[in-house]
Amino acid sequence: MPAETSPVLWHIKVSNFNEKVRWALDYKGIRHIRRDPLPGAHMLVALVLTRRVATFPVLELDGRAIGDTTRIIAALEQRFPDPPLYPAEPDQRRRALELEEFFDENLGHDVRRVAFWELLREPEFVRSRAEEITTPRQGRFLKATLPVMTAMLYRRYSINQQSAAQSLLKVRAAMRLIEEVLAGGEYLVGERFTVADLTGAALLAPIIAPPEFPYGGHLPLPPRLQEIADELRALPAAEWVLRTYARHRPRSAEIGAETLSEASSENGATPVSDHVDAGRSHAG
Ligand SMILES: N[C@@H](CCC(=O)N[C@@H](CS)C(=O)NCC(=O)O)C(=O)O
Repeated sequence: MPAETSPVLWHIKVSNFNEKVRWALDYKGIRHIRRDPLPGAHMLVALVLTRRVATFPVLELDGRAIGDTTRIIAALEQRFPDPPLYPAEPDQRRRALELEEFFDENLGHDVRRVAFWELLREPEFVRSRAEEITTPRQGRFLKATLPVMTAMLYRRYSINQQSAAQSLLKVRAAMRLIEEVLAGGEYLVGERFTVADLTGAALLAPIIAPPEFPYGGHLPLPPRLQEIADELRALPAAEWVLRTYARHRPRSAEIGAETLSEASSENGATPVSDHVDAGRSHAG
């Protein structure tokens, strides 16, 4: 696929929902372009692109702009069926899609709410580490706008002490559910990696921090969030997240990522893992 017709992913680097779609693109080996506008401005960008969805990620694919991670993965599955993320067997497929929906609604938002609550109540910490938590460009912007951003995020995501406490209970419950559904096995549905595993692991990634999580494996955390992360990392489902990332999270299929990864290796950073089961590269 020539670069000018390559899919374009509009994303936020540290975000778990955005990681869900990056993983799907990388798993299928779909060469694509990534763009990460300033957080806050992204809602407007999403609306302009899709005319109906105000959230990131958005994927431009074959002249369409698609919002919402579930719809994006459905479109990828249709356009690039191999390797599949949906099970072929109808009953398994229904269960995988149900788990995807469950994690979207009962885990992803809650991981984000807990993380934002703990981070934003430590403005000095955020100011001193803003460039590491986001990116150098976004960090400068975040420092300059922190009080406004904090108020906006609290309102937009209904973040307060009580809702954050409820969300932490929901994250723990979702992790216990993962353990129960796995029942000692490796996969949530059937005998192979599916959209259910990808969604559960990606939405937990910012707090579990698997080394293959491309933009956030080494984020500094304020002490109380570190305590929460340590507690969650001790649960069996966290072990599963680490294993799932190690086995199934391929190296980035972003166009130009090879150069970026070489540059970061030279700077001492660890490039994304490439010892995985997926990884056919679709032209480009
Ligand atoms: N259900 C959506 C959730 C995506 C989402 O919440 N994205 C956040 C970034 S992590 C966002 O763009 N929020 C802006 C907003 O809520 O207006 C999906 O699966 O795509």
